[in-house]
Amino acid sequence: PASLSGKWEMISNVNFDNYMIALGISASLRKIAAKLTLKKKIERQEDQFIVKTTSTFRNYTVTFKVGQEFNEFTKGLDNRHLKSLVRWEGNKLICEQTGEKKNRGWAHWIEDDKLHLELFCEGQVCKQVYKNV
Ligand code: RET
Repeated sequence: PASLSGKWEMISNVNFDNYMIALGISASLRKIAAKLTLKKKIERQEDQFIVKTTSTFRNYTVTFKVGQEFNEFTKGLDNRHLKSLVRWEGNKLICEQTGEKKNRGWAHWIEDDKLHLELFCEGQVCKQVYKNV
């Protein structure tokens, strides 16, 4: 589908460890997180998105409206408070996460029926690809 909505399962994950290091995540948590096959469930109602990242170990849910800044608490990740803002840039859904860490954010888009996700933090880029399930 040419839509972000639906259920997705990770098929590749490049540079996740360096992204987590940039976030200041402990070695013990990184070791666990590196082994996870992440799943995403994305629900969309017009401008509102609910993005659920799930795994056998820990889940993370974020809810936002495109174009509306919101307070994000990265519970279970690096446990920071951020001001986040999501916008469309062409077919890419882009989030800027303002807080202690510089150049932090992510981009989601569909390419060849796959969900692509780039996670940015302080010069590190983690690239994940998900297949539709
Ligand atoms: C897990 C496990 C514990 C350690 C880390 C995690 C990373 C989660 C991430 C979630 C990104 C969510 C996004 C949602 C967009 O709407 C899996 C919770 C570091 C990176 C980009």
